[in-house]
Amino acid sequence: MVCYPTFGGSGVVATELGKALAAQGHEVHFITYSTPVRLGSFRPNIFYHEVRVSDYPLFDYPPYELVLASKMVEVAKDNNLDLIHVHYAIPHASAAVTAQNILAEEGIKLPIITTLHGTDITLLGKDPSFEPVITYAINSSDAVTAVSENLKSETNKLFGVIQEIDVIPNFFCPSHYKLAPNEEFRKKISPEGQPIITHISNFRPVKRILDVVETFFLITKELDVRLLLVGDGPERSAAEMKCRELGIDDKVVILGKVKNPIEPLLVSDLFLLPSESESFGLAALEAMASGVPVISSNTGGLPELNKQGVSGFMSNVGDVVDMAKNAVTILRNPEILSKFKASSLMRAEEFRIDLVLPKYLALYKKVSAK
Ligand code: GMT
Repeated sequence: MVCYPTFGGSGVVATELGKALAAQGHEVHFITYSTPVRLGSFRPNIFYHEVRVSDYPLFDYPPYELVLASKMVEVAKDNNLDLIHVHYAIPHASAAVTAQNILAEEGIKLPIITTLHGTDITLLGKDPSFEPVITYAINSSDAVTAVSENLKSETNKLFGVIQEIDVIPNFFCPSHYKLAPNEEFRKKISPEGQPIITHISNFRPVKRILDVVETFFLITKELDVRLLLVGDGPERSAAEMKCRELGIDDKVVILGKVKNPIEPLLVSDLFLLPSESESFGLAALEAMASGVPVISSNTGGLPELNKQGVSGFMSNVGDVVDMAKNAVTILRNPEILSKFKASSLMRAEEFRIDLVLPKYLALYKKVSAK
């Protein structure tokens, strides 16, 4: 597994997939620049190989992709790898192609599976300076997956892809949710039992954090509610400033980055995800799996996850008035809220890991037999 080790969704999917494979007895080697955040403590069959970037003074831009490719070659040879699964096109897929070519020179076959996650296609892919490399890396992979039908069609639109792309959605691991909600934590955020509205992300512009704040502000005009913000990133300060400007900062708690987002989700009543673009929306799935309905935009792959009027509601990007109206519809009446909570859980069930893992295993078998 080659992935980003940070809090982003692609790293989470890669890590949970690797952990699930290892639990079935497969040997899984993670190759990345620091321990993946969701890896946890020691587990049998899991190994981690750190990619170290050279700090040679000549390098204004240390060549991560090259050391990554070299590390893939080393790990493949030392451990007799059957295949390499890279998550996020840049630079993982192109580095894997380099590693594959080097190994081929020595008569070693290393099939590559590339999983496209979203911003590698929808944001970076639109940058012409990356386009030829991404197209080449996708077409050179032995198999390519995308996390939604929408991402598959965006990829086909933006790149000269000759590969068939398999859609394998994000998933959740039910065992992670068998936690009792932390009542002390809930009380701290909502001392009088006010409904808790949560947003979790990396606070990048694509997440439209200010829409989260504005939607919440409109909801406060109708209901006594609290906002819980989890994560950190470039838009955090702007969000804090907006809360002060709107005079709602006493109703908002910002936790920053947390290792296990399930803990805050288990005390939440509603999840907000007003993203500009979202190839799947893993955070929304994790909310639903915690029994939390979702108010989201209707962009990208979100309509493939969030069922209108069932697991929550969707609105056009930027339509904070509609999002607030929908949130009030769900939160105003405890019976309606319970109904949405139950149907969010049921919708999430369709994305359980035991339903999704066989799809990856089938693909691994297919590329290994080629
Ligand atoms: O947007 C993020 O939170 C990070 C990003 C990533 O690649 O790490 O997430 C993308 O991949 C996730 C896992 O497949 C998807 O669930 C997210 O929708 C996708 N983010 C975007 O498309 C903006």
